[in-house]
Amino acid sequence: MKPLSSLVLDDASEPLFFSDVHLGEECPLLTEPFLAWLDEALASTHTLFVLGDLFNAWIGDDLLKQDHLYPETVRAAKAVCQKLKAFTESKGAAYFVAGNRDFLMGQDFFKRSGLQPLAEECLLQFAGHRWLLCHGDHLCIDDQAHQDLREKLLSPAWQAEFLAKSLASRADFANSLREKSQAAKAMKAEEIMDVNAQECLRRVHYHACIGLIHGHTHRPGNYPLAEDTMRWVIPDWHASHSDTSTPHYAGGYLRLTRKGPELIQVS
Ligand SMILES: [Mn+2]
Repeated sequence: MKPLSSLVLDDASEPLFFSDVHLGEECPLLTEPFLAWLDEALASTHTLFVLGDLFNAWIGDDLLKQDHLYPETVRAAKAVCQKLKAFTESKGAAYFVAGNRDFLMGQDFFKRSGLQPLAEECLLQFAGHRWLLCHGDHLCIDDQAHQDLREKLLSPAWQAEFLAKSLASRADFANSLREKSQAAKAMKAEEIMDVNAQECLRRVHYHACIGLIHGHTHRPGNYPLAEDTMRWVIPDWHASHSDTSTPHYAGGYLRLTRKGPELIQVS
């Protein structure tokens, strides 16, 4: 399935966007509350956009054919696929923009989930306006180390070589990459890990859009880029143990209505 770089939705659709759930071994507490939310979300819309980092690490679709590596990721992925497949076969469409964690999601996953892949930057025409959709990490141009790594990991040659390795050695690589990334993050200034506002505006103007919708930065909110041009950041999801037996979790989503975007927090 070739990624789409533009989409037109009818005014009645009120699409729903989420991103940065980071499902998997690092936060198993989040899986159940997220799946419960997903049921509600799918009941409330006909058009769903996943703007990347649904999983904390996705090292290839062949993960789904085994259950000893990344068992929580696999369990969550199977449940997500089942829900999305039922949704896309009965009432709606679901789209996926790759994040910097799950860029190796492939044709098998798309087939199992009914998700349609979108290009790195996708233009959405809705209610008389054009929106630019993306995960967001390609706009963090002040973080040169991240951009260099990104260029390497997104190259078809690197991906073909990586996917030819055993799942176990891919898992080792992903673990060491995550450790390195966490160590590097601790050393970086906060602003460096955010999107570059001039770059955002440049991309929005280039595509003649009214605004930008993205995730990745874990800084939910709406930020003006220029007069009448807004950048909307979708909330990330996280969970932790609380004093009671029920884990505390928080996340959120964005709904695009005819009046414009709305950010909704859930917990
Ligand atoms: Mn990300």
